Amino acid sequence: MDHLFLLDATMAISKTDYVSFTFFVGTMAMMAAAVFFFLELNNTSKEWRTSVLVSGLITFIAAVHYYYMRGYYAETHDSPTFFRYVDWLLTVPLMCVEFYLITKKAGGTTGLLWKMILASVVMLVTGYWGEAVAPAQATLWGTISAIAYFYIVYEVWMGDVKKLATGAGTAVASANAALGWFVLVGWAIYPLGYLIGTADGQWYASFKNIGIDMNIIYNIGDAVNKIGFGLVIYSLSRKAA
Ligand SMILES: *C/C=C(C)/C=C/C=C(C)/C=C/C1=C(C)CCCC1(C)C
Repeated sequence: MDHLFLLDATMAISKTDYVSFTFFVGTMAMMAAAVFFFLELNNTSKEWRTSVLVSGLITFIAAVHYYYMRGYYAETHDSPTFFRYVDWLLTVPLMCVEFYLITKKAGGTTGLLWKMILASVVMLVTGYWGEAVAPAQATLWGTISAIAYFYIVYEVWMGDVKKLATGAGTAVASANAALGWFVLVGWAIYPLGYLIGTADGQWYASFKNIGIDMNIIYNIGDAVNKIGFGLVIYSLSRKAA
């Protein structure tokens, strides 16, 4: 198994292996998005360059993790839980940085940024714990994770992020509203995957009957959220000079 983490490009994906398929497409989509954001940097005004750069970093980091996750899954048909959470632990705080960057002009502070990052780390570490370390207590850890998640939703929809974005002009306010929908609806895809993936022996055991693999749900969530988030930032960079 010494080649476990190397991509074997010739490995075939069976026609009904939808998990492998979404890992493969996810890798390509993240790569394409990263190349797009990086190449567009040249045509981006100075003011928005860092924001678009961060969009590129988010999708680039995801592309590298998807490359590994695809290979890991192809070889083991196990969930690449560790790579998954390392990816999220790097990319979700960067999404918090995006909120900071777009509200900075209106007074966004690093104090607020750190609160958001702390909440995202709590959300992800407790989620990892419930999925990989103590799945018998998945309900407890998932609940703590969800509280941290709702704190982020609160900040973006009603808290300081929302107030600052409103004060930063209509373009930023509407970008913040669009990102808010990603956080509220797009990010809610993940707890669904968690409920399916940790259902064994829990009160929500029937979630297993949904019959969609947790990885498919996470992969769809990542494509929607990482690329979608990046495109909202990109379009803001074109609207607000
Ligand atoms: C690019 C990756 C993103 C945007 C990942 C977001 C992940 C979440 C919002 C995960 C949330 C979870 C809960 C709210 C409860 C159950 C455990 C998690 C970690 C799946």
